[in-house]
Amino acid sequence: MVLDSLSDRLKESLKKITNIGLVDKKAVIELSSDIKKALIAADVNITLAKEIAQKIRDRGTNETPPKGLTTREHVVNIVFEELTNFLGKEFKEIEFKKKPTKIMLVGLFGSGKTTTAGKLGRYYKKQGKKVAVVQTDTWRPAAYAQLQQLARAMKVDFYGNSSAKKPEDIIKEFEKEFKKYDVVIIDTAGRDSLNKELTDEIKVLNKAVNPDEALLVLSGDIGQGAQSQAESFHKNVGVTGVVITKLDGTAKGGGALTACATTGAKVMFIGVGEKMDAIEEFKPKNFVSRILGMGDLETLLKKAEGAIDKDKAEKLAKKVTKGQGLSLQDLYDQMEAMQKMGPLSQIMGMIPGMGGAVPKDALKGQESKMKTWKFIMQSMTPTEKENPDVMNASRINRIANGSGTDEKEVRGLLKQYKQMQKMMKSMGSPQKMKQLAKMMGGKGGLPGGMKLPGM
Ligand SMILES: Nc1nc2c(ncn2[C@@H]2O[C@H](COP(=O)(O)OP(=O)(O)OP(=O)(O)O)[C@@H](O)[C@H]2O)c(=O)[nH]1
Ligand SMILES: [Mg+2]
Repeated sequence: MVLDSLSDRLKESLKKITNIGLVDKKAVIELSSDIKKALIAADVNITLAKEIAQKIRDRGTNETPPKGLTTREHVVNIVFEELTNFLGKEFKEIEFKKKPTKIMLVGLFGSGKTTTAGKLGRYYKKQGKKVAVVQTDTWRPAAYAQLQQLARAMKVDFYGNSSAKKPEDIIKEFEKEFKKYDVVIIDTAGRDSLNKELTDEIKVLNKAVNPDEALLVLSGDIGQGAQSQAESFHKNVGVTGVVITKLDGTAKGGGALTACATTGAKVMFIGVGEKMDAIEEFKPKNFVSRILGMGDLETLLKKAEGAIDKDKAEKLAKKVTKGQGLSLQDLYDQMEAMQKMGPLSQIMGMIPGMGGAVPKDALKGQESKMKTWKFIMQSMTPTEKENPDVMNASRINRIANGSGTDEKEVRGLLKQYKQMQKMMKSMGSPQKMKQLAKMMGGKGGLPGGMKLPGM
């Protein structure tokens, strides 16, 4: 998950407060000090970390909990609110008032502009928009092919001219075409630093493109350094928002995120991996709730939407509510959709109450099991998958051989499947559904029975 170590430390501090008998002044002071240390370790500026801790401490020791909230819940809410405040509080969404809405990506060398152009292309196409990406990087020879390939893979239109000398000429060449699109994403060249050359080039390009959004792409691994970059880009070229990339691979992400917030630049997206689906809208509330282990259902559902085939999902839902049970093919489709959503550990972190609930090793084991099951199911015939009752010893032997597994593993899968089948069937009755809901309400939910503000 993003900011794993910060998240672990924050969760650890919160756990202390949810486990002790009495949440008194001393406990709040200790909590605020823990949080300060965790933030500093994530490269948050020291003064800022102190300020956050101070607020938590003051509010936690002085405020009386509102009616209906225990002191414990109130303190947890304060932590949630104060961290959210420092990350920019509200989420700013790109508005699509104009056709085309032009999004230009700027930033230093290697910050992730081209990758982000591809990711955003995919992201908006998934929303049903007509998308084009444009390469204006005339500096790096490989830039043209890089974005062209990404566009091809994402099935979005690509514009560029590998022999053009000036970026603005490329814009002029294709300007007429842009009208066909809902969104045009413009990639630009990077440089080692924001020097006069780059500033001038961006200014000229800015004029030629007249973007609706100029997004500064920053690499999360620069940590606090994000502040001076955000400031100088803003002063010199004017940016409307920030994309922070590579948050998956750095412990300094906290620094980059909070630094941007202090400059007033809104973080709009975060990049969380090299793959094209590894981009998320940055919603401070959801983000904080996730790193605190409270889950982020909204982002999870969005991911699910992207990963799950709608028709299949509807069919599945019908089967479940009718108590029909699922075929092995359904199980296979489910697993495939889950894998598309990302590693299990990441998914678990988004489910309220599940963050940290299942040990990472167990998840890894489950993941490799799912892989084996996929191989096994790939070796089954359609009949076997739709109607596993036909399974017999010789079929099992054939499947084990075909999938490079052994009979025990095949039988294991069939057993699991039968158990699931039983559970699904029993869930079909309204009474059982109610029972299940009750069970989830009692045992599931947020850790320590916390409530989440605004959710
Ligand atoms: N892990 C990870 N890698 C990323 C992410 N975003 C980009 N990268 C990687 O960072 C490297 C640079 O990305 P590019 O998109 O080429 O960066 P750029 O800003 O276009 O670079 P220039 O055009 O040379 O200035 C590539 O290897 C990307 O795969 C991210 O969110 N996570
Ligand atoms: Mg590039």
